[in-house]
Amino acid sequence: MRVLLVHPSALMYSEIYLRLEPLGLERIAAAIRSGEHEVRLLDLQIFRHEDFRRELREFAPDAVGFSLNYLANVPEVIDLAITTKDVCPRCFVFAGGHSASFVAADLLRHAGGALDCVLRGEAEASVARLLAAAHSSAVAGVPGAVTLDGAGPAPEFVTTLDDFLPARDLARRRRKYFIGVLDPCASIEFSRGCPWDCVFCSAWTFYGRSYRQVSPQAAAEDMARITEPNVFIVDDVAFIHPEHGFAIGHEIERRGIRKQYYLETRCDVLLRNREVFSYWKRLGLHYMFLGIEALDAEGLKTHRKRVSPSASFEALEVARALDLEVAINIIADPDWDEARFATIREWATTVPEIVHLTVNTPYPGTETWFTDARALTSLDYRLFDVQHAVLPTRLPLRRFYEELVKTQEVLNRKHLGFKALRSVIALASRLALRGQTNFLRMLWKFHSVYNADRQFADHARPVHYAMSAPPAERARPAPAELYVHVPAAGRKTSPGRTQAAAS
Ligand code: B12
Ligand code: SF4
Repeated sequence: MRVLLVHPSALMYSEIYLRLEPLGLERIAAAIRSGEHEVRLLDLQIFRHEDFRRELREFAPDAVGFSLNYLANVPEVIDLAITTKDVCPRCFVFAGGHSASFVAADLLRHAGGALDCVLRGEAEASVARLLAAAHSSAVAGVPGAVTLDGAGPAPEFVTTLDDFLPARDLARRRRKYFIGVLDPCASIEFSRGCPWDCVFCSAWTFYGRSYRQVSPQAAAEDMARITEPNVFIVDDVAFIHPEHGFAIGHEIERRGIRKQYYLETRCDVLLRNREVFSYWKRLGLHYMFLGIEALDAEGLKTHRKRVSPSASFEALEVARALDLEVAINIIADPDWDEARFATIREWATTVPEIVHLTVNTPYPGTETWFTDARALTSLDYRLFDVQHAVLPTRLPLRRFYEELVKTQEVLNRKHLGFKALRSVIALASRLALRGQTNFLRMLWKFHSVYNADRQFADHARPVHYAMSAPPAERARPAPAELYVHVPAAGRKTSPGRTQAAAS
């Protein structure tokens, strides 16, 4: 079978700072390639829709699979599925990924037959079975499969994360992947899942609050295959278990691998396991993202972050002492007024960290989807990108965007303004001389992307596909009702490690 795997376009807002390889699709490609299939991968973060149409005509795939981690990409993927059936009517069209798993029935409804199946959950264990069953009634028996006829058995975990190391060779024009100054940059996964349960997040609901690890040997082998000098470690919370971080580091050292790293973790994990972060600093860790989310105890409690403000500030001190470049995220609530934005601006300009603002957005698959008592103001998937307000704003909507953009501008100027630019210009020039211009382009893009008029106008676009509203009755569901993967109680989810609950 000829199989084409497709990643949708980048959302403009993230493209400013980064563009990352489609690791999920590369792992699926590895699982498919272990059979008889010929696989190609097309990343529309880099290529255009006309390249996709050309690929359909020239490669003439028997199956096309779309990655849908992000809700905001839903309309694009539905339209691409329809195009696929127009150009290749006999093609088997399927989709999967985080968001697809939470809104599978809606996707099939929107596509009106153009999408044959949504495969929920992680796909390494089931994708080859799905392709073997394509076009037959056996599709209904594949774990995780949902069709217009209903849902099949529950999704299954892959036996071990050590299998199916990403087929990185399939990602074309890899030099386009970068994050900030880490240009070019590859991605790697050391662990999967998160044992915490923040109310706004779907990382834990997708994996049923399980946490599994790649073995240190497989992680080092995967790292050894990476040709880029920089690596984004995509784990939701890096180095929850310090011994795992040390073991991977030792394997990497043993193989003489030297890279620069970016990772994301929690403040309490950094505080508890500072030695492993210090060790990774020696290995090349340069940048770290800390999900602080709120500066006050009440806000942290609302998000069920299970961290105190003092721990967050202490973690920043630790990161500074380690001389790491730190980016942090704060969640802006649509209920914020001018004073609240001003407080954040004031605080953010006094700290050395890069501060990002995202807008509080209830996503299908999160607890707030069921509990936030405020009615959604839009069911347009494209607005669910954490840069738009889909809950009622206290300020008039336009005013809210003005405050948001003004705050983002202040935060941005701190790092990308002319004064700050002087210190990065030498680096940007060095990269440009090597033909790497992603970082340089990023420096100039801000105003074309963050723009209050544009963000406000996005709400007036015609909506061709509207998602189903959350249930009218607002109640906290039992955690297992939120799960895509429901791990058996006490089941071993990685060698020698049972799934951990962190509360
Ligand atoms: C790395 C990452 C990013 C990268 C993007 C990398 C990329 N090009 O895909 C960056 C930093 C750009 C990013 C940005 C954002 N992200 Co993000 N991101 C992640 C993260 C941490 C890891 C993704 C990853 O690579 N995982 C490892 C690979 C192996 O797994 P995977 O991609 O999930 O693939 C598996 C399955 O999903 C499935 N699958 C995937 N694709 C397909 C396709 C088919 C056909 C099939 C059958 C199956 C399938 O099988 C794969 C193998 O098991 C996830 C959280 C997580 N733990 O997964 C959040 C996550 C996906 N992001 C999220 C969000 C909200 C965002 C943002 C909107 C905001 C933000 N937090 O910054 C932006 C906007 C994204 C955009 N499109 O511009 C949410 C998604 C919520 C939602 N339902 O839409 C997640 C789940 C995090 C969360 N806290 O809830 N993100
Ligand atoms: S700790 Fe991070 S990944 Fe885990 S549930 Fe909270 S926000 Fe999501």
